[in-house]
Amino acid sequence: MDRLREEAAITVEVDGRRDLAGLPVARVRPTDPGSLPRLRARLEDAGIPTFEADLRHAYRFLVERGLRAGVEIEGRSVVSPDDPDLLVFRNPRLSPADVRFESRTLSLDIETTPDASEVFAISLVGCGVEEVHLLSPVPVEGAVVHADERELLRALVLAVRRLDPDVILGWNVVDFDLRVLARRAARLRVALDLGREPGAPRFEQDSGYTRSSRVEIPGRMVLDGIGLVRDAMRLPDYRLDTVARAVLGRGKRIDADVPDASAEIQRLRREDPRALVAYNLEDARLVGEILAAEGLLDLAVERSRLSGMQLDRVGASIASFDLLYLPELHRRGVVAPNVRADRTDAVVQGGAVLEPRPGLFRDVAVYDFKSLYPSLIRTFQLDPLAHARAAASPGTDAIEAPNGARFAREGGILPGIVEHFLASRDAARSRGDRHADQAIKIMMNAMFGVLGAAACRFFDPEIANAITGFGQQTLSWTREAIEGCGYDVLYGDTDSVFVRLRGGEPGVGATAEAEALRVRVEQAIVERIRSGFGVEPRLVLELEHVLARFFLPRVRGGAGGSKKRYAGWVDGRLLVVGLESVRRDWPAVARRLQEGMLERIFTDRDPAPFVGEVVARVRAGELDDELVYAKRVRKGSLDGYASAPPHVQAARKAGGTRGGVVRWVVTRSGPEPVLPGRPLPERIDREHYVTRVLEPVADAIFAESGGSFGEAIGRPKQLALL
Ligand code: DGT
Ligand code: MG
Ligand code: MG
Repeated sequence: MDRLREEAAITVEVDGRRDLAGLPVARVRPTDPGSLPRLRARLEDAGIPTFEADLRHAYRFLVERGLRAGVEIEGRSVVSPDDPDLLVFRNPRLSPADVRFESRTLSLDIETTPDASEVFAISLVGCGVEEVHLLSPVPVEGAVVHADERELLRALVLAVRRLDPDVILGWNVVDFDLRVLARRAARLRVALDLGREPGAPRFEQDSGYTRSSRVEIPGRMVLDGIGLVRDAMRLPDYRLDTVARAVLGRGKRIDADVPDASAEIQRLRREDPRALVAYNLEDARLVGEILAAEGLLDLAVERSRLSGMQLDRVGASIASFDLLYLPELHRRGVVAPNVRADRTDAVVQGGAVLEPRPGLFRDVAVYDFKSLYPSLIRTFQLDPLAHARAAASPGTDAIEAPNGARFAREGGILPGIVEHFLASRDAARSRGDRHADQAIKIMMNAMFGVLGAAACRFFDPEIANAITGFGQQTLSWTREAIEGCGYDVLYGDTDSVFVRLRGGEPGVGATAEAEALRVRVEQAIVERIRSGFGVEPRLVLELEHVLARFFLPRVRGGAGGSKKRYAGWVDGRLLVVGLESVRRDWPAVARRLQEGMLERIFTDRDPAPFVGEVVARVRAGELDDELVYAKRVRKGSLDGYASAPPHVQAARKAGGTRGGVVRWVVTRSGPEPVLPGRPLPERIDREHYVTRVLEPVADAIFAESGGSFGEAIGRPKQLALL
């Protein structure tokens, strides 16, 4: 230390800060931030451990001032020489502020030659305009035409600066549109100054495991619609056409899955430029409308407000954790370790699964703990600092987790952070915002997840396993409490249980009975935690459904039930979880059969005639459209070995896939690809569907309801010996 003090370019302060273990640390700061990595290496070579030496400067700045998404700026300003609408502050004081704003958004889409070597159309939708800029020697109705590509790019720059959006949107806009624009602009020597001050877009690949790309344009945010939708909704794929159909009920004008979509666009360019203009405009329009319809931009803003991350990085959980946690840690005079390169992700125990009891049941209550892991974090102070404090004073009274990890009773940080999130989630729920509800849930659970991720500086499998250990304990205590009340548990997974109600008490409906049981079980757990751990429990058990009917299938070929797969009848509608009908790669006819059968059984009708009817219709070729399989083809699998699975065979026959998904039917000469806009392949092997798809789906249900597929379709009981 003293040797460092003598160096002119370095300041050393000892101000009472400590590391997590409670040992004092000194703050060593080079005047030139660029020399920090070298300084760190010198110290480590000398055997001196460093802390937070890997925190990026921008984040350190935010952390030290406790800044989040909104800031208050205090200081003298001058009007920018580049733009009279901009104020320039030099070294102002920044402090955190709660800001809500309406963002100006502009959605952008380009059309290019097939190899993206030339941009010939750019559409802009938002900020009150819908405009298309087109490369064309002659005027085209509905477009602003430009004589060469350089002019086109310049027009884009001018338009963006005139419209002045806060947020630029698009579909794959970073990796396609903006990268192509940047490449063409560089080649044609056009300054692609799309920002509020000069500077070309700067592309970055996140180093985290998301590997998502982002781009910096000064003064604006660029958000990719794909990423926003992917985080919020489960869809078979995330092509603009698929998402637009799912959300808006209308697709693109030319689906990119058409094998020759690109050729079609080139043809329009030559033969029907007005149609090209309409097509290009529609793409930009769809993106804006999808995000607006689902409130996904508002959601990103909400997530940014909660985590403090910038809008285009709200999904980066490890960085979010730092941004939330470090300011609180510093407030307590404690510094965090560096991320260590010598570790790999931990194997964290999962939730418990209770052995299922397959069958068909009446009146089943489904309970699930509200925000289980976050609630456990709050209840038991499951937190890196609390963990370190307990380790530093072994003799003191601490909370001991099922895996033996110990936590100080007070001073934890995560419980407070989680509390804030929980309140936000409650608010989202009560205003009926299901995306925000889901997003906040995911953000909270990610805070647990990163504790098992090696790239997190707070990586600590002991804490992660303490959380899941308490989770398992909670599930088993829940079962004991339910059984203690004289009820049967049919199945349970992580934090949910399925309970057979008894009924029989006159005048008490199933829901009232389920609610009464809920109260008793929750109370029993609360008391058990209180007396066992001396803490105030924060667990809430929710009654999720009362199922009039419940079906839990058997594992194929086994005696026990199958996990995370069940169906129920609730409020006159079918609820299906994890059964074939919601598996993506099964043909739609599986779903038709399964749902139809369950619906009949749940409403006390015989499913057999229905099964016979579906089989007859399949054989008659009436349901061919529902025989299509769809599956994602993994990159690289197309050039693998010869005996490939059916989806790979189909993709090979199709000459590849667009968007990574292949659709096919089984014909008498094997799998054949189904191409959009073309008729289905000939000679579909309908018997394949009867015996390989319909029969197993039906028999899984008949096994519990009685009957069999063979009987239902009038197959002779004894097959004649051939
Ligand atoms: P809820 O039931 O909607 O109020 O919220 P949770 O948090 O109880 O979620 P639930 O019941 O789906 O799952 C129970 C626990 O399982 C949850 O607290 C944490 C863990 N878990 C569930 N999904 C995820 C996930 O996507 N990532 C991680 N890291 N943990 C998860
Ligand atoms: Mg839950
Ligand atoms: Mg659950």
